[in-house]
Amino acid sequence: MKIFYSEAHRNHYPSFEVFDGGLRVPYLENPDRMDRILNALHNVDWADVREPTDFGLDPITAVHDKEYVDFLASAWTEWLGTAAKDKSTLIPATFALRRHPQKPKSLLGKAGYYIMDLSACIVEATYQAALASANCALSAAEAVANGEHAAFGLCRPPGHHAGKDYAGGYCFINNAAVAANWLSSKGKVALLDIDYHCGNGTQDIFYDRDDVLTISIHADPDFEYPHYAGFANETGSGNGLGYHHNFPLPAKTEDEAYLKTLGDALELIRNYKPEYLVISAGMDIYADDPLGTIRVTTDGIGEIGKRIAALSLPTVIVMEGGYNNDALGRNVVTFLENF
Ligand code: SP5
Ligand code: ZN
Repeated sequence: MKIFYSEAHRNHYPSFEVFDGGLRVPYLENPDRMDRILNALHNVDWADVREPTDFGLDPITAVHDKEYVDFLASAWTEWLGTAAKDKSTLIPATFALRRHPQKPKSLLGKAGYYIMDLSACIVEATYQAALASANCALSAAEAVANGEHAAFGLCRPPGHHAGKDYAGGYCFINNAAVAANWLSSKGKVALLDIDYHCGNGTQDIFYDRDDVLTISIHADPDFEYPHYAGFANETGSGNGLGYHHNFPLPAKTEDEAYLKTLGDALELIRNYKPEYLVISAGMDIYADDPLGTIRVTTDGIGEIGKRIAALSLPTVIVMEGGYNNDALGRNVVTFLENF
């Protein structure tokens, strides 16, 4: 399997993030995650790890607002030019409520306008890391468009919380959405998000479109991040009505119940008859994930991969979350080996 990976993520390593209730903790979405996955991939004989191709900004601004991408590009330099006392990490101190906010010009104003939480921390390497991550997903999409049965974008930072004009949840550019949109010019696409968290950014990007079916299986936003999206009654709008599906799950969901829900999602995909499939592959559904409350085992993750692979669709797999670093390599390999 072709696997696209870039070292550009390595220095995107903010010194902290802010958890629920204001707890300042070490950044959980860390570079070690990639090393664990790469180590596991080096122990199998089917992994062909390559550098991504640079696709430029066009496929990115095809799904993200240009002004938002400009913000990502200049935020760090602007941050260094401010009078802030501690410049180790840029996080906003205010948030633009969705009540017709005016577009701000100041850096801190823009941070509040374009960032939805305190875990999409920006440091010097963030923008280049986010671009390289999108290129990994695009390169995997290109490989599949050129005839590979499946390819893997080993993306860091992840992407599925990033919407048209905002970053959040460790995500800056929505890698899976960029890849799915790029593929959509070649045929109908279905995007299935199995990360523990609702793919709110992906939902946002494709909400009014019928040429990309989007489905997310995740912890119920009634109790889990991202709190404001991911409910079952969100089914798309306009042309996209009926082309988005959320499957919110309760805490402590185990393999059997998860696989039953997956079956419902796969049935929707079969009925849609797409030419391509994109998977937002988060491993934070794993039973011992520090952010998760769902209890899918490594065997369960293997079974999920097997059932998705049984669709026999050309498939682009995109790395999202997964924070139990000790189990991450094993879980990713167990998922991928089905393809
Ligand atoms: C890509 C991805 O998986 N992003 C997840 C971002 C979640 N950030 C919110 C963290 C909420 C922390 N809750 C702490 C509970 C610890 N038991
Ligand atoms: Zn997640």
